[in-house]
Amino acid sequence: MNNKSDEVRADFYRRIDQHHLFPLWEQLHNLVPKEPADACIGALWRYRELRPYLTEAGRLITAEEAIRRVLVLENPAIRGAASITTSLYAGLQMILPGEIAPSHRHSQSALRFVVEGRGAFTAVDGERTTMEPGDFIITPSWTWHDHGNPTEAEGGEPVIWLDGLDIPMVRFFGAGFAENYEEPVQPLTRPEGNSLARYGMNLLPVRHASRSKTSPIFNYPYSRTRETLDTLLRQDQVDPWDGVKMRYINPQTGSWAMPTIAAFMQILPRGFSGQTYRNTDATVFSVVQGKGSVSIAGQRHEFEARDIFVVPSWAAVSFHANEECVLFSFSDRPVQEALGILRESRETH
Ligand code: 1HN
Repeated sequence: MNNKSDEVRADFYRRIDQHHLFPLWEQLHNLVPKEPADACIGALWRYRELRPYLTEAGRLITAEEAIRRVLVLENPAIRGAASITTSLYAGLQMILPGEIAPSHRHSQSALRFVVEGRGAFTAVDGERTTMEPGDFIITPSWTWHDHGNPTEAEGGEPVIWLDGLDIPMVRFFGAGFAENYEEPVQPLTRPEGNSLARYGMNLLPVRHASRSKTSPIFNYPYSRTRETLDTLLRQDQVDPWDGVKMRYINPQTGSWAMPTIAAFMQILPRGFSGQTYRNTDATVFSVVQGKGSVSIAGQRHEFEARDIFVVPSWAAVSFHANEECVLFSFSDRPVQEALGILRESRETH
């Protein structure tokens, strides 16, 4: 059957290589693996270890000079790509009292999850919102946004949040644009709380007809998210894989808050020992509260409040909660769903 010698084939490969060609039959199994072979690995960042570097960055550069003072969390298996998963970016951003991060906009969608400190604000499309720990804040694609923090005299304190952006995804599609606003701070056109009153109370203005891809709510306050989780933890059955897990939605459509990034919040009761699952959407977690551990592809990582960890695509994952734990997470699930390629598997034993 095999009547061509290895040397004859090797010579053929060398000759076609000069024309930027290669034989599919040597690579087919890698290009279309039997199951996902994510380039990313599971990893955990201890906030206790990172926090001093943020303080140091605060002495090194101002928010205004940096534009955004961020330490980027890179997946250890794909260093240099500014990616925590193959499709998503994550970073820890700090803004000190009296600082501003100047206004700009870009095609990339962003989420902020407030990790430490309160009272800083972010402005999106003419409205400000004040940041509290645990708040989930979104910056839709191509909306002007800037951040600021009251001075120390006004009661300002360092505020740190986790940024999640679809940078690798937009780069993949070659669809990224960006521009700076002509002033450092954009003008405000609506009072604080306006979007939440209009769209965040299970009501919509009577003639509201828009079904935009991004939620018109841009701050989902932690106080309300937490109250929901606490109520459901008391009243509902706890899911053996997820505990009580909710997703953030766009109230106009019932779909995800953003078209490219899904976000979730879950609570695990004290002593919870979860079953194992796998999802094709690699997921970034931020620990809001509690001590516990996560097993990712057979490796156990202990976590505590403010730690960040990443679960690669199709890695077996399960949680254990030593104390009541609250976990925020985000992934590229909306895109995988839209493309019809999302897969989930829940193991039972
Ligand atoms: C950005 O605009 C922010 O607005 C944070 O806070 C991180 C990373 C890359 C590109 C733009 C922000 C970013 C970013």
